[in-house]
Amino acid sequence: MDIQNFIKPESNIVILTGAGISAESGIQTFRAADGLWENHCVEDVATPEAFIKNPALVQNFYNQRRSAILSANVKPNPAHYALAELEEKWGALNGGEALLITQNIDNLHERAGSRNVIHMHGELLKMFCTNCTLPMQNETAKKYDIQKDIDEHTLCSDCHESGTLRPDIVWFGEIPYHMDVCARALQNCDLFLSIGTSGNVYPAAGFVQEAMLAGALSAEINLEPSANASIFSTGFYGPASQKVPEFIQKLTAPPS
Ligand code: BV8
Repeated sequence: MDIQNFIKPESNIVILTGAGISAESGIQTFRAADGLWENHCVEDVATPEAFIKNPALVQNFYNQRRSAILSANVKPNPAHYALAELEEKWGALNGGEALLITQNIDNLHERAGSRNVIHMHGELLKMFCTNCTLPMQNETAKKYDIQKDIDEHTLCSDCHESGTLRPDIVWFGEIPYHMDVCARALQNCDLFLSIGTSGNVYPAAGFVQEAMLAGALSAEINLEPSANASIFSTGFYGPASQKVPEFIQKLTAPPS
């Protein structure tokens, strides 16, 4: 199916990205053979309970990932740039909107030029204070930029307590951010494009059904078929750095 042929004027596109789009930039994915979850148990490092039980272990897990994404050899790849170009051009080309939602906590979409990135699972380069924040109010907490390690000595600049700061990450069991924005976009989208995600984590993995129930066409671009590949209208398989620019080039080419 040449999905590009089904796109009419004023079509809204929702793009969901996962760890796979950053793999070729040198950032580990989660569920690959050498993935993050191979060396760590989710329950030990990516839940609020884990943070209460062993804050040093959790901080260390995120400190390592934060310094990894800040290292000189981690840069956006052609897939990130292609999505930034789509965001910039789609309105003038088609009259529709292109909204980027990411499960990723790195800043590669922004570094590639994307200006409106919905980080539904939070951002590794931000933190908030658990002493200043009401319980379960992570999304509305005051956020601070952070590029260095957080540990039990890191002081909150507001309450001046130490040991109360945590990475601004949505852990398992916590409510993803911007779910209202995501729901509205999925209700009004004509094309849902999923890139570099295994389709294992909800509610993100359910977005394709939400979009299709609202009448959208859908495509996944992934190294291999994801857990929910059979739901998509079509799929394009191979490295994102090749397949995403190819797809965006066809989508934005003048009608033949
Ligand atoms: C919640 C931050 C309640 C941490 C992450 C049904 C409905 C709702 C919830 C659930 C449900 N069933 C189960 C749940 C609970 C749970 C869940 O989904 N568990 C799973 C494991 C079964 N969900 C939650 O707890 C969520 N919260 O449900 O709250 C609620 C919900 C809605 C409304 C009200 C209340 C919170 C989930 C968020 C958890 N936090 N991240 C951190 O990063 O450390 S999730 C984590 O997984 C990352 O964010 C990651 O992005 C995400 C998904 O993983 P992927 O991105 O897909 O990465 P993965 O490695 O799996 O796959 C990479 C893919 O890329 C592969 O397919 C590979 O082939 C491909 N690839 C590799 N290289 C390339 C490539 N593709 C192209 N090119 C390449 N070069």
